[in-house]
Amino acid sequence: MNESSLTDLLSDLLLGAVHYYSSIDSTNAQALRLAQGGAPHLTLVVADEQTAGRGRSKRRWFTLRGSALAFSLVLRPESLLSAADLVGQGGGSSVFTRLTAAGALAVVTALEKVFGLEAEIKWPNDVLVGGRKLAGVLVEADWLGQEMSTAVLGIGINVARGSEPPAVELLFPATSVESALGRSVDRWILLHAVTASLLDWLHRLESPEFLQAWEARLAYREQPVRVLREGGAALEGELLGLEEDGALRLRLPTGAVMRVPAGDVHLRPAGVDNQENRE
Ligand code: BT5
Repeated sequence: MNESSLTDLLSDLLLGAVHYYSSIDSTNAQALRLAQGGAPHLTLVVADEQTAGRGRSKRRWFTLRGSALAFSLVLRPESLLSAADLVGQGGGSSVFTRLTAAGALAVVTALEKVFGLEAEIKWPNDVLVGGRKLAGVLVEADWLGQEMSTAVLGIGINVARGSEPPAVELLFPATSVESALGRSVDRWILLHAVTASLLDWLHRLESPEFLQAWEARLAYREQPVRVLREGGAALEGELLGLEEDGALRLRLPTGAVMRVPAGDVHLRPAGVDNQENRE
């Protein structure tokens, strides 16, 4: 792949610009740098390999050369959201949650459409197939004072068999599109489909059908889960669904219903994994 073939492949999508790197530290980092230099809304940054791919809270994301998809979209929030959503870290956090969900929904709907592969969203930012992590989403932003000037929506997808990192690097099991399908696939066709689907969901970020589609694909719905919050006690309860702002609705063993805002939160089926804090 090179930049001009990729630009051709994606030419039917209304993107701001397309940048391709055979190797880069992180597409999110590069997208933020390009945005600081004035890159327009919907600039897409794609890399074959990431040498310092990142997850939430400085965790690592592995993208092996020739086998996966790693890409980031530059978003100018004023082109996407109502003014009230742009101001202040409070409003910002629900914007982050929704953008993250848009990334996960884009992966899930593209996998369904292109390969008939059923995937689920492990709230807040993972895509699972058969209970294993196949993709992750990371949204980062630059702020001008209280106002979000740029958001960068990054998606990493394991495509080829063997693109999953070695198990010792992981506490949650991983998979890839090819392992799940049992056949080889063209990762660039998947990139096109996920990007098209992402653009579509971004247009409907504030619509009721966005929340419905997201909730319908939530993993562990109506099942017992553990929620681990950074610096907080673990919560156990039944996963009921989503609040309007994308927070998780959980029924505690006492019967009380609690909302859990997204953030650095880990979700697990209850009683499965006790070492989640390392992920
Ligand atoms: C995420 O964080 O899952 C967000 C991943 C976002 C990656 C994309 S790639 C394009 C863009 N550029 C970047 O630099 N990042 C974005 P989190 O929920 O914190 O999960 C991180 C954890 O996932 C790690 O600690 C590992 O345990 C696990 N992990 C790392 N690489 C993985 C992989 N390829 N497949 C499955 N799990 C992985």
